Amino acid sequence: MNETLRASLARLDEVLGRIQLPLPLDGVAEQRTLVEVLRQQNTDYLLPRAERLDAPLLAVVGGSTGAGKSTLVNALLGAVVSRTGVLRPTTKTPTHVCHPRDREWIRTGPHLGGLVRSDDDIPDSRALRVVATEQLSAGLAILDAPDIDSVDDANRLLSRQLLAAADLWIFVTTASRYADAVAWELLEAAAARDIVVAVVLNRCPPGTEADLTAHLTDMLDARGIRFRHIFALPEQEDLGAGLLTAGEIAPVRRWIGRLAAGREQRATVAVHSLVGAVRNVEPQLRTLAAAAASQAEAIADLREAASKEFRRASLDIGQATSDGSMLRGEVLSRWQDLVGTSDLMRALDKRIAALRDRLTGWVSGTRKGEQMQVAISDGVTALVVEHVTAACQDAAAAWARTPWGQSLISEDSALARPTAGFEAEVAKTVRAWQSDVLDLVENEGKGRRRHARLLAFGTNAVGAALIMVVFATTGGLTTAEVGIAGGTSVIAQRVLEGVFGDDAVRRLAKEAKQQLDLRVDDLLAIQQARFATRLDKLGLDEELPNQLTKVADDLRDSAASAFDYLTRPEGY
Ligand SMILES: Nc1nc2c(ncn2[C@@H]2O[C@H](COP(=O)(O)OP(=O)(O)OP(=O)(O)O)[C@@H](O)[C@H]2O)c(=O)[nH]1
Ligand SMILES: [Mg+2]
Repeated sequence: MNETLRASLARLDEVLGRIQLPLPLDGVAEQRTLVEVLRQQNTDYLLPRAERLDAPLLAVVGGSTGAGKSTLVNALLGAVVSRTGVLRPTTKTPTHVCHPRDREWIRTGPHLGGLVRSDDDIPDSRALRVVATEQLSAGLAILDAPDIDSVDDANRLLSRQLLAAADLWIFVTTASRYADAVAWELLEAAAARDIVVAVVLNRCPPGTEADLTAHLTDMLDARGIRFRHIFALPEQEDLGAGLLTAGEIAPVRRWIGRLAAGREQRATVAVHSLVGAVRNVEPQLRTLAAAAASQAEAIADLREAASKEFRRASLDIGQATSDGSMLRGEVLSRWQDLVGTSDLMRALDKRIAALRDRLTGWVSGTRKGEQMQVAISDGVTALVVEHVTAACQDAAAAWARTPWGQSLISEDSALARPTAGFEAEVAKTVRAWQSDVLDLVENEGKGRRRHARLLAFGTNAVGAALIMVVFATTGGLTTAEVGIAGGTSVIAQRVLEGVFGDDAVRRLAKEAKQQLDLRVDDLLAIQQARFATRLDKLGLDEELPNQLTKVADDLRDSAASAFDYLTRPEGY
């Protein structure tokens, strides 16, 4: 058997095992079920069959409850091996009937590996009762499945699992039930797999067999179910020992006998069904690849929605700390305290040298400088906290606009506000920045003359002046239109010019502003990361859509190259 196909199926198992469809996007429930169903079919059937084409063929007898599945199996074997009954559903544990020579394989083989083999008829939907009988030819096993339309969930799922693992189907329905929707849902699945199907139309009122067969044929044709045989069995008034009359089921027996006759014939059926199943997996994988891509896209959208809010907060803080809007309230009045406004305003027009002399007199010691620094610290802290709080809220609100984002927010409502202790963290960061600014000022004031001037003003006051210039310096230019703030910043600028000379001011302001921006962005990044971490925790592998597509391509290619020569098994 083809190595490439086996490798692709192994890869399929691995990729299906890693699929994450964490967000409740439209259709996700069906997609998750599809993952399970495909994975199950791969371990139950595709991998074992690709490994051993000569393993016994598995014919699964499926259909609605009470259709007579168990009755048919008993009739084919000429002995009651599977319990039949009036209580619905009767068959709960599937019965796997085989020739004694195949018994060991059925008991220990890898197909349907999740079902525990048992010799007894125990009412357990995870068990597989194995019955060996000489009545069946070697090389063909029949499995009496539970009903497809069961009131019992476990029965229903198990019947589908078994049909998905079959090499051929014997689908039993009755004259009164063959048009039922559930039956057709499954027959369409059979058509999609292009599996060998026999439809047994049981309990036909005697004389109606031909008409019913014709009608059923039309229905099968309309659904593109090509690869099938129909056997209409008349209703028997009295089942005698519980067995259908041998004569009536002879055509079914012959059909099965032909399928099982000879190794080559069995292998042809097995290969045909395997190829059909593999081909059927391919489009389903493409559906899953698209689903995984939608998940990745939805996650990327959520990530972007959150980061947009934090980018905006960063810009807003950046602007508010440079467009003069900080120069009000406590910051402004402390500054005015520090420099003694009215005299200063008048002095502004005079020459810088004269101004410098006067300024030296204005600064009244370090206490006012310190108070000024406190006002700056409080002001910047409040500003950052306000914007980051809004960013958290807005990012959470943006997520809540989709049901899947909403589900993340409701699981993790703390995202909607900054972490506990954030304000203290901001205050600490702002103070650290202020001390950066003081370092900057001290560094700049290293020469003897400059140092003397710096001492005359006080480092805190000069640092505060630099911060005032930062607060009023948009894009490196002091804004003239900020009114009183403009006046304020001009004074501050003169102070700095007085201490450091004209050229240094712009450079120092730029550097101080950059340091503030960096520190603020670090704070923002920590808050934003919580949103990103929440998304990372979903565990979506971004490579998954590509990997699924690759496996789908590989399956298509290996099915095509390995089995191109295939035609239908003769006579079916
Ligand atoms: N009289 C009569 N009874 C039949 C015929 N075929 C099946 N039955 C009865 O119909 C009932 C249901 O048959 P089962 O073979 O148990 O049906 P099943 O499809 O295996 O049902 P579940 O195991 O529940 O899915 C039994 O009591 C059978 O004896 C028939 O041709 N004539
Ligand atoms: Mg039964």
